[in-house]
Amino acid sequence: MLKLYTHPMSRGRMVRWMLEEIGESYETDYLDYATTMKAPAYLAINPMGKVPALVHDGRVVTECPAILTYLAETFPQAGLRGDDRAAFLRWMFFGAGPLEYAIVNRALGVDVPPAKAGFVGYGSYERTIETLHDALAGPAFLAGDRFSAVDLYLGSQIGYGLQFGTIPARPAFTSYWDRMKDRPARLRAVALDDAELARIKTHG
Ligand SMILES: N[C@@H](CCC(=O)N[C@@H](CS)C(=O)NCC(=O)O)C(=O)O
Repeated sequence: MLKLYTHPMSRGRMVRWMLEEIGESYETDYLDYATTMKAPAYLAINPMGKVPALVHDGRVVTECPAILTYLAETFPQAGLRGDDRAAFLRWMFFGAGPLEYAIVNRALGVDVPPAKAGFVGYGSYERTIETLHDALAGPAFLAGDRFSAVDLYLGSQIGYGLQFGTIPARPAFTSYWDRMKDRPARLRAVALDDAELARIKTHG
């Protein structure tokens, strides 16, 4: 039994894409940012009061990269664990830490003073982006020659970054995102979340 707690305008889109890739049946509980996401029933699942969260047979997993890794490992038949496990873990954690916070701080207009770069986990936005850029010059995907959950995670970050201008539209980034953005599982996930978004806009 798999249940996704999410909102259609959230990082939960990544988890829904992953669930569609896995192909197992799952339930969705859409939460409202102001009310159900902060209610005791949900805070018992994720005390952060944030989405996404996944409950699998009574066990809770939160944090997108943890959920994606958990699903890839729990359903290995989907072939999304990454052929190169070292690369898989390396880039999954790079995405969760340095990349996410380089992008978030860029969006917030927060710059790391150069003198403090050694203290901040991502050093600088520029160094983080260069590192990601160079990583994409290797095999077709981050953990080998086929798509895996780490591509879904970093690809999603790149896709959103390109859309919102927080990642530069360099060919390595646009071609990487182009390699995965039309996967049938992603298109199904987008359609499901977009339908919920439309429903919220109409009915509140
Ligand atoms: N580190 C978390 C971030 C989760 C997160 O910040 N979710 C946002 C939506 S994308 C949220 O639920 N915000 C609601 C709030 O904080 O009130 C993850 O990777 O899953």
